[in-house]
Amino acid sequence: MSTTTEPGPASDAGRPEPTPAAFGPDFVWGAATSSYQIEGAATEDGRGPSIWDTFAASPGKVDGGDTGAIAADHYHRYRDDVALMAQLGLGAYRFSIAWPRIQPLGSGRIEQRGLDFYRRLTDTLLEHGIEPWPTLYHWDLPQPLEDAGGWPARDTALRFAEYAAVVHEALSDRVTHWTTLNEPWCSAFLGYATGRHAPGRREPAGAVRAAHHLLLGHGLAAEAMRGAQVGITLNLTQVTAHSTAPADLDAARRIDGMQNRLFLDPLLRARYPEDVVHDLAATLDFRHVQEGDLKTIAAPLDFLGVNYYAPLLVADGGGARTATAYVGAESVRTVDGGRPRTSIGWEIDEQGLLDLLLRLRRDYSALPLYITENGAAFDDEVHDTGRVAYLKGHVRACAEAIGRGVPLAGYFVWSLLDNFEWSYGYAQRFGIVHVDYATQRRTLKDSARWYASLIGRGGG
Ligand code: IFM
Repeated sequence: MSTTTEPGPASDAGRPEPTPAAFGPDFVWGAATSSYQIEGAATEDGRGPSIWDTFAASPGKVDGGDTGAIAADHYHRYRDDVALMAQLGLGAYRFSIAWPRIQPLGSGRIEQRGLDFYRRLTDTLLEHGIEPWPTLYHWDLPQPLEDAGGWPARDTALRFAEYAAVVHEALSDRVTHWTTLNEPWCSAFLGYATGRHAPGRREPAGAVRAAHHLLLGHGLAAEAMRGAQVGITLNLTQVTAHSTAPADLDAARRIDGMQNRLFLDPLLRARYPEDVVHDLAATLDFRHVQEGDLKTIAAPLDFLGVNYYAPLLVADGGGARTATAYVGAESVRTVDGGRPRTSIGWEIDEQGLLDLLLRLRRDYSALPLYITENGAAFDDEVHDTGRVAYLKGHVRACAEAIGRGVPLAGYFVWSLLDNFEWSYGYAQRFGIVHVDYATQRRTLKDSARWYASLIGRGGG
């Protein structure tokens, strides 16, 4: 897809603060990170290579040649980072577990030192009264599993369930809420169709198979963690057609199909959306979907995690009109909605979050929802007015959603710390805490202070 505008300023002048009371005393206020983006210590304590180590080491894949080898050095500084979280008054911390720390080969041998790290981290969180919210997979697939075929291969789903059982066994006495996958759309389509993310393959049909095997991995992992409260996190967006012209409406349908319904429908309705299967038929049959898979995928969830950043306004791009063309970015054009943008170029529109939450409640289920990521990249170092405005607006949208009957139970800001922003490297900063990468010094930004005061005023 193409975008048509430049980043612009964000303003929140004169707009009201969200009211903490709208959320109730049990609402979970947290912050989120992920393993490869903050941990560093890439070769320590027996950790094996992941697809992101390989990808980042390949010239031209990540801006500035950045890698996650050191990142925010959280592996060594987790105690200080947890103390910061306590200072902010966080009720929960969403982090991810690095599969290559637990199973360096992706299966079989278990690395005790990896499990011990997450035991220490969860213990430290609990000592500070912060609930640990681990995600089992946030994109750092062990390289040996990619060498064996990666997510397009069914076996990866089986290996994921094996790994989930190991981690669950080790941490189930400390962890209540488990998330299987973060944003399987990104793993499948950025990893295997556009090649913008690791492992950098460009195989649209393989990407659709990867999406299925990620979902299957989720279902098998949930089975393997029987008795746990299990959810999954999807990156969902509100898609609107630029005009009522049939071609534009169809572009919106295709994007909604590939980005939202391809994941929501199997999970919550035990079927793939017929229109998407039809769109894909020219490129791919669904023979990789075996009997019983959809039942496994649709096993009841305890909660759904929603990552929201920006809405999408789309128009027909004039190319081949198949959904796989979108994953190769030919058939749909994004249109400038005329709103300010963050430094990464994403439009700021909290109405999109409200509309998305209302749609989930209306079309899908009454499951408890958690915003497991929401936040903004801005260049400002510490006085990050743009980020404060962004967060205020989106938290207000959450309050309105709750007032309109959406069962929203928590909000995790992305991100606690500035970190490795995937193919953008360290150039894009999403943290509410600034990280000076040369010294690893942490400094609270204005957004962290604002968030702490929201929580302190009774929001949590
Ligand atoms: O940094 C990422 C995160 O890893 C997944 N969700 C979106 C964030 C911002 O791009």
